[in-house]
Amino acid sequence: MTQTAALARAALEGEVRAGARIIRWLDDRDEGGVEALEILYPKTGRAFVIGITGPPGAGKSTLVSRLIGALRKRELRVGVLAIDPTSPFSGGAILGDRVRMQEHATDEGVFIRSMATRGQLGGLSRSTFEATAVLDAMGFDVVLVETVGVGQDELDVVELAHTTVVVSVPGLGDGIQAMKAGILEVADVHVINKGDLPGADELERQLHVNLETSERDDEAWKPPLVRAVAEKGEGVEELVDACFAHREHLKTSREDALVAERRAEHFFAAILRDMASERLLTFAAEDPDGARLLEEVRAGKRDPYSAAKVLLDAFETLAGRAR
Ligand SMILES: Nc1nc2c(ncn2[C@@H]2O[C@H](COP(=O)(O)OP(=O)(O)OP(=O)(O)O)[C@@H](O)[C@H]2O)c(=O)[nH]1
Ligand SMILES: [Mg+2]
Repeated sequence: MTQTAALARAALEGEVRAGARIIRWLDDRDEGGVEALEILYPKTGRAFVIGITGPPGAGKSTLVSRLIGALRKRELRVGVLAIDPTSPFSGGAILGDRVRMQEHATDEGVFIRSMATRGQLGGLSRSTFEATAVLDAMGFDVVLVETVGVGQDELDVVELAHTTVVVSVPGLGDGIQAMKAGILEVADVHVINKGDLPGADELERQLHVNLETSERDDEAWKPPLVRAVAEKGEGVEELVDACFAHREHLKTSREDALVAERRAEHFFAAILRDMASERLLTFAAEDPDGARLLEEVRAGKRDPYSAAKVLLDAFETLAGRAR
């Protein structure tokens, strides 16, 4: 057995250090990571992936830390992926998260990892899908993915999660008007956190109105609204119950098959995007015509659109000949 295969087997047995190593390799684009994931991937599909999103400072990490506690009490093993913000102003959040989640650091049934998004254009980073798959194969029952509520990621987490939790908070100005367009619609479960602050009642009222006026089929899932004070652990059990109720709904309505298809497709697209651009750039650098094109773009003598088209055509012709 190769070293990588041995590591993959250890991860399958739930060995946390082996899993951590594989995730690090994947993050570093080390070949071993892909090799290990090829072994692990067939064992995925059991974990319940919950995405948690909302505006910066809404209390997502505080909530996640409480969720870990509640899920552990139900004897479930919990993986947590906190997507690091790439924007510098929220850099402090990373340290904050670590401190906040420290209480679970010595628990073997908990795995916490920060992921870099690396400012990738469009789509959650491939690394996040990969890390989720590794945790899934390792036998973690629930994987919580916290995404910072800035940029595109907060909407993309929907593609990764079975259940998306959207956290709202009072005090952001004009109630739900202050929420980013589109974010309320992606919620399977709503949380109003900081229920202890003034404005929480008004926000709850507005959200209720919003939910009641949105059109849904009779059969469709109606996103429940949970009021929480994460700091005090209030509303956390209700939130866990709401997430599992949504999971149950997916099963009974047979939507779970569609969700599985959607997740697989997005994972595939993320990998393909990554591999294709890597290959194309290598091709461009090594091919004399490609190098000339690149030089022309650099010098401002050619527009990037026509250059990209020329390059893709050349690549296709070459690929056709190789077949
Ligand atoms: N009053 C009040 N404050 C809270 C509550 N929950 C969290 N906070 C505070 O809100 C601040 C932000 O909490 P975090 O858990 O870091 O929020 P976050 O959404 O993870 O923040 P980012 O990851 O930076 O977007 C902290 O100072 C928390 O102590 C709550 O229920 N009530
Ligand atoms: Mg956070």
